[in-house]
Amino acid sequence: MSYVLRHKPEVIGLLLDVEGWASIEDLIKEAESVGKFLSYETISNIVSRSDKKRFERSENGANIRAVQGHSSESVKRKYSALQPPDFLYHGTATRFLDSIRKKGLLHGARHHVHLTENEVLAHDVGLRYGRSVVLRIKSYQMFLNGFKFFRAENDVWLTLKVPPEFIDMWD
Ligand code: HQG
Repeated sequence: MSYVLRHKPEVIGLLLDVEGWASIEDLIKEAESVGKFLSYETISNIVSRSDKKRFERSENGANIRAVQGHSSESVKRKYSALQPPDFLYHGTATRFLDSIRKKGLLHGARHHVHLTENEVLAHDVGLRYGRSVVLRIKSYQMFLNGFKFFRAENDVWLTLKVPPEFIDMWD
C-alpha cells in the first residue's frame, strides 16, 4: 500500500489527487486486476495497525491516503507551515555522511526531508540503510532563517532541505 499510495499508483492504474487521496473502491479493484486481493477489512486493519500511522481514511470512509513520504508527481500536498521545536532528528547511514557534510540533507526522490522529534525512531530509520547515525538539526534556527517546516498528521516533520550548517551532531 505504501508503494502505490506514495510512489507508483500508476503500476496498478490507480489515481491519486493532489492531496494524495485515492478511492478505496478503486484501490481494491485495481489491486485485484494485478492479482492482489484487498478488502475493506484488510485495509482497515492496515490503517489502524500501522505503527507509524502512515495512512489516513477520509471522514466518509470512502478514500485513503498516505500522510507523508510521497514521491509521486501527481501528489502535491499542502501542509500548513509551523514553528518547529529547537531541534529535530534525522536518522541516516554512516556511508551517506560525506555527501551530507558537503550538500546537507536533500529530499531525493521524496518531496521532503523527513525529520522527527524522537531520537530512537530516527535511529531506526537510519538502520534501514546500514550503520545508523542520528543527526541533530537546528530546526528553530532554520525557521528563524526563513526555512519552512511542516508536520504531517502522524507527527513526522517535513522540510525541503537542511544545509550543512544547521546539522550540529555527526555521531
Ligand atoms: C539520505 C520512513 C547522501 C537520507 C521513515 C536517507 C521516514 C543523503 C536517504 C521516511 C543526502 C533517503 C523517510 C545527501 C539525504 N547525500 N544521502 N546529501 N541527503 N540523504 O527513505 O528520511 O517507514 O527517502 O539521510 O520513518 O530515510 O516508510 O528518506 O538516508 O519518515 O513510513 O538519503 O520513511 O517511513 O532515504 O525516510 P528516504 P528517510 P516509513
